[in-house]
Amino acid sequence: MSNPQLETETTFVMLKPDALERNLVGEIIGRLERKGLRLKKIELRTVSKELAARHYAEHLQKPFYPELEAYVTRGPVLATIWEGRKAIAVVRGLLGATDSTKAAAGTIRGDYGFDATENLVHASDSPESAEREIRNFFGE
Ligand code: FUP
Repeated sequence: MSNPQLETETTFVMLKPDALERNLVGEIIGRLERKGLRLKKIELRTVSKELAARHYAEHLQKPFYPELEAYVTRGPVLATIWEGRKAIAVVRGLLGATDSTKAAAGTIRGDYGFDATENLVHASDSPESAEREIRNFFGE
């Protein structure tokens, strides 16, 4: 049988400016809590252009980067750390597909998102990304 303790992961989740503008903070955080994930840290932050470039380093050269940069820097975000069983895959499942127009109903993006760029939430896709993103945002 699997050992839940061995499967406990830490993940970084960022509620992006549209989530705050649309008053969806409680809804999004509530879904993660109700799933059984535990909130470890939460901070209201403004993302500078430097932090955006570090966070989205893999996309810097992509044609959509200027739009992505303008989006994540336009207003406050909530930087959060969560812990739980298989937290990385579980949170990605709750979010749904990156492109909100393709995200299944019942997921956060499927229920509230309209757009490929403005997709409400970011969540780490691997333990290595989680570590790097937590370092970027919290210096830990
Ligand atoms: P995700 O891992 O779900 O955050 O998605 P990606 O790393 O592939 O993309 C990061 C962000 O870039 C997305 F949240 C939205 C944005 N993006 C676009 O704006 N256009 C694209 O074609 C792909 C991604």
